Amino acid sequence: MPRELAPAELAEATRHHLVYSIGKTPDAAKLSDWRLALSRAIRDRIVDPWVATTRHVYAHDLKRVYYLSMEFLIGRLIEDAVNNLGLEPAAREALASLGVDFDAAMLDEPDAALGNGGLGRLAACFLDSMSTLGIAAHGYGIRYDHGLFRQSFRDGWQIEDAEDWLAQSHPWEFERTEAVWPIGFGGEVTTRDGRPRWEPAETVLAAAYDTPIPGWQGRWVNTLRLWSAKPTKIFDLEPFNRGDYMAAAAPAVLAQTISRVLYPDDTTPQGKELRLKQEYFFTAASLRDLMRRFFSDHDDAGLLPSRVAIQLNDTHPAIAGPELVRILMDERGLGFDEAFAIARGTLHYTNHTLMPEALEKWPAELMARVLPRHMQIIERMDAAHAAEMRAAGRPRPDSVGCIRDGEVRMGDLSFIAARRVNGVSALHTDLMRRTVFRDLHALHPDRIVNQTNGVTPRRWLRSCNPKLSAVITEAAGEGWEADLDRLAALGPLAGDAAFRERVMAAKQANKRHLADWIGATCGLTVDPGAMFDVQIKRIHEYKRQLMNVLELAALWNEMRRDPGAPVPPRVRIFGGKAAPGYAMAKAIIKLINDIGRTINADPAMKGRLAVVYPPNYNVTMAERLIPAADLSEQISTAGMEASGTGNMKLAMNGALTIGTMDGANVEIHEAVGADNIFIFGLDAEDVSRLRAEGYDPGAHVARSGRLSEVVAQIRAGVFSDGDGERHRAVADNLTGHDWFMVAADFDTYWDAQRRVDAAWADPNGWARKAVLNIAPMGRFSSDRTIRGYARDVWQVTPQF
Ligand code: F58
Repeated sequence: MPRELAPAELAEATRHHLVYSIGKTPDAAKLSDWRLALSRAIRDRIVDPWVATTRHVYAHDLKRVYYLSMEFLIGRLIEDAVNNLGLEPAAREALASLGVDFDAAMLDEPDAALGNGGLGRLAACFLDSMSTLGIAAHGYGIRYDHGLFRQSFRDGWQIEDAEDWLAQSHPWEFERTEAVWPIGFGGEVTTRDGRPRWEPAETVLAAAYDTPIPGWQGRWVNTLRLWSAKPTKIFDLEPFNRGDYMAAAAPAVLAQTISRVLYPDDTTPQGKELRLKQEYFFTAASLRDLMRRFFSDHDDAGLLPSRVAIQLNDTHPAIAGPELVRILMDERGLGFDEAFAIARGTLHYTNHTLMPEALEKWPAELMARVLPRHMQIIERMDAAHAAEMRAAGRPRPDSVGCIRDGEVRMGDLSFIAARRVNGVSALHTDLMRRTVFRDLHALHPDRIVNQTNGVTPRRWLRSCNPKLSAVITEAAGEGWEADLDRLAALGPLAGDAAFRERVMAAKQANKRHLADWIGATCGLTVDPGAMFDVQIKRIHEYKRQLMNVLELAALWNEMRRDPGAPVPPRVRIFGGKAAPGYAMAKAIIKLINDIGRTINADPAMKGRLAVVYPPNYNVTMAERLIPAADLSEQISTAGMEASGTGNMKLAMNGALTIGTMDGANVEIHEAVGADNIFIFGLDAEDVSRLRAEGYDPGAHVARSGRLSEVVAQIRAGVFSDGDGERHRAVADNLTGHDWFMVAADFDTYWDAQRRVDAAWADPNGWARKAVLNIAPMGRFSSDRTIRGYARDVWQVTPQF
């Protein structure tokens, strides 16, 4: 733990940085100047433990973990730093003495939105946990100039604008001008001295930017190294001198395109080549970097598996397999068999989806053109795997293979190149074994392991919910932030009225705070006494925001029909972005906004039912919404949500879940007990059975009076100013196709919502359930997850 810092000392350091790092005087400084100065002052506190961690790792030759991820959805770093170093009281007082509002300064930092959703946020939680547990780890990713797009609504339609988190200087990073790697693309493979030699046609530079990641109490500081693409040549002087400035700048522009923007979209074929280049760019730079570190104090490549564990976050860095084999063969002179064996002892792969369309595939032609040497190696790895299986008397079925139907299949490639393959919840791992990876699992029955996801309690409880945290500290004592199983102490207190009251008072205060923010940003007045019912996540058909909004419309119908019905007041809150190319998801957003507008405009709904959809959901907004939520909507089609992590964050903050038996909901149900969660709908087996039998959504719609009524209203333009065409695609899809079985689950979802209403009517019972949701959440700390990876996957021993 770094030395205690007195507020006066921090104020002085902040003032110093304001003048000497930012170049402003206190009288001229804006909020962002103060925030940057404070960040610098805090960063200074992280550097010594960072250096100490690095020395310790070298001195003890600790096995290193490298987490390769296209996405790190880290949000505001000032928050992690202040929180993990325990600096909040000092920073608050220091800024107050300088006449600056601490809370405003904390919110001034733009979110680093270098990720789309759960996968990217998981990587960020893992960084926090790896530092907290003292694991020698690096995160490796891309320093996108522009993170996930900024969302706004125009007439209820999603509009996307480029995000610009680097517009102000980013105070946490260190540019490493010495760590620059040339990364090649295209060209051809020749042979020299009997060895294959790849001669790329095009080269860009990968330049490293390091961000220190302090763990809880700053005991250990790891590094997040992000790569930015730079041209090998700043510009061409010859065209410049001719006055052709565009041509002079072209090489730089092309090179920089590689790290320009985070891909928000997995649905369009455009940009496929650029995405493949992004993947190779950061994977190759990371491997070269870590191999340099490895060879700086080992000379036997055979030691790699015992000194290094590489985790591939989804298939995005799957080219690591062939790249590692290429380095060992072409640059280090090893034979293929040895190189492949080393790769297979070092690499590990996490799968995050069972949806076949989301498993990456590249046209073989594209792969061969952009990465010709890798294509050769992929063919060789695949052939070697097939031969190995034949020799073992277990020949591969035709369904297995890295290259099939003219495509390179990154799921199969990752599987055959990895020592361990893991799913992210018990159900998901089970389904991996039985569905997408069935044949590979039969060939390698020990390779697939489960590591149920988790979330960092430092950000998702301690920092975002100080009020509840104080109540927890009273009950569980200090230190639960790094030992979340201690929440179990709350269980017996569920029966204690005074304790329940304290928990609910914290919730109420958070709700008032959120209600004020909703008033200020959305112009809506909501009653903090109403149930806050939230669904916050990417907009996707399988997540079924559509089912939510259809139930909302049905509820509105019911409330209008029977104005005296004892329906508890609710505020239904949505948050989330749709991929720009995902037309159906964008149509659903528009429908939510249309139905919301209609309900909010109905005077009879005042104080009874309100719909809120603040634009541009991000990590910071999640930190506002989650502590104030009463009900957590986790209503995906069973078998489709690999895990979910928002479900864990919400339960940890005392929200009750309404959900299907999908992803980690299954384990949340097991942890909190059937009485404290609202489970409904088809399970994964029902879904596949129904699909096999031939699912008829029209029949389900017809059978449900409530759903039929809403569909008829949508078709009649009740929510769209009489325009019956506007939502036609959504309605037609629901009645004619409905792959995600909204119609089949609608009535049981409705019933579950009425069970929610009944439970809400008993405030004591609800509070008891809320406490019984928080108490068993130790299991969903990412510390537990990372200990699992350390033990079962990486074979490293945490220092703490
Ligand atoms: C998510 N995947 C899963 N993918 O959907 C979620 O169930 C799970 O909890 C989480 O991973 C962590 O394991 C996810 O977020 C993406 O964002 C894709 C990244 C590549 C582009 C398309 C979206």
